[in-house]
Amino acid sequence: MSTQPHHNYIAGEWVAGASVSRNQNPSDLGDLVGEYAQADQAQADQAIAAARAAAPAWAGFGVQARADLLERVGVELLARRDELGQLLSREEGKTLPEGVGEVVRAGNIFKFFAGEVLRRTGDLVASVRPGVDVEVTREPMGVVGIIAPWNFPIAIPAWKIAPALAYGNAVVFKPADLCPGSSWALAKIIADAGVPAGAFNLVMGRGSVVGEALVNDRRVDAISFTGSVETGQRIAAKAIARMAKIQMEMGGKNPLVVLDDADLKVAVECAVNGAFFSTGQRCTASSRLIVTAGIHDRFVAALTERLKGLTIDHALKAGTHIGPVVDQSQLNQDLKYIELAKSEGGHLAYGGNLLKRDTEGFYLEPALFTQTTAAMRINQEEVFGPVASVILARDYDEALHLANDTPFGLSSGICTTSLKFASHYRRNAQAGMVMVNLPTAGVDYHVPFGGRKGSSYGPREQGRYAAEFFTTVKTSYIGA
Ligand code: UN1
Repeated sequence: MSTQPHHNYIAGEWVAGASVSRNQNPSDLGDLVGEYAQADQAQADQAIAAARAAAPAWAGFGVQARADLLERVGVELLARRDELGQLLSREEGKTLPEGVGEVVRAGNIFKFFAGEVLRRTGDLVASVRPGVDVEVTREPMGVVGIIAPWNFPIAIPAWKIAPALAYGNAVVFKPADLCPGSSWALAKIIADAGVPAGAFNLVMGRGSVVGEALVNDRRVDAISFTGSVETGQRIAAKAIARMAKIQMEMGGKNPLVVLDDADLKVAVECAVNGAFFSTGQRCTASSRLIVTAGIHDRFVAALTERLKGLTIDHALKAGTHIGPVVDQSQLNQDLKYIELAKSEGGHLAYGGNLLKRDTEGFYLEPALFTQTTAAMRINQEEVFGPVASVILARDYDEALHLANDTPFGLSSGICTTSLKFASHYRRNAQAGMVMVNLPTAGVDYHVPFGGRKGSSYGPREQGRYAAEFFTTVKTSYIGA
């Protein structure tokens, strides 16, 4: 893999970038995953021009051929799940089962949207004027710029690219700088599946170059972004200034409420999975564990015990539960928040130490804080690492209040055996997704994904709701 040049894909051609970036394995810093092209502004410009030129023909491409193409991509991803899962885990650091699972998710997403191609419908409405028909249809947006993060380097690109292509848009795709390998492999599969030249373009490179070009260029009709709050806000402001359509998925500070009547085992599994699996590097991670007084001590003891049993090691090693942090700068951020939580008065109940393993990597023990309060920065800001804090709540009402006391609103969980509390929570959690007796992270691929408040902006991703973003509505009036 490392000897093969990984070029950009523009107007149906694989082209070298202006420079290359080195993709490093966070489990083993001596392992170079590969070298990947880095576009300059001129190359980003060529990709946008190619997409613009290809957009009309792609919008008119036959639905059967379009569905078949997406189906081929899905089938290929599923057939190569092990190889691609390995590549993903090698470059990102999530465990191999997590990596393979993500590839399977990407494959299923393409298959889902292959079906959606054939399910495009509209409305025929009676006009208030006699002799007039009104028809409401959906048309492609045109050219869509896709900016994806490193933490799901194949599934998030899939859930943006598949609907973009399914609904007839030409795509310029900028993967994450940090983990371009899985995204490159996805682009190769899409190219080999026979997408027409220019309808799909891959432009790897820096956010400040390629991302900026997409955001500022009037030929890009819509921008779908997943990443940090800071970058998202910057992109949104620029894109709105030129009236581009935007879909932004940003951070989370997701609560998991644990009530006195919860099944302790279920609650501990939800917390471990939601807070620490995938090294806590999910915008859906449960970073605030809000626990009522009657179960607090038992929950903390059981969770700590469970954490002691986890293996933190090389992502590709059998038996690893938690892989490394993705890179040095994310590790610095995690360590900074661990120190901050201590200085704010949080009690480090478990972990938080750097770990040495056979290979040099960014290994960090999961960190659990107790005795924290809602106002602390550790409970207001997204860490994006294996760090979670427990907040003690008097009762359900206070737990619900604390759960909602955040600038974010992506996923919100509760562990309880009470139908009354579960139902009330489902109705009153200020979040785009609610999980009852399930981890806040780990979502299905065929239903809407997204949040409220500072977490998300614009229409939902995934499932049939994806049409809201990737199409624009036309109302036609037809007289006699
Ligand atoms: C999941 O929890 O299954 O960036 C997906 C993220 C989210 C995806 C989470 N957009 O972490």
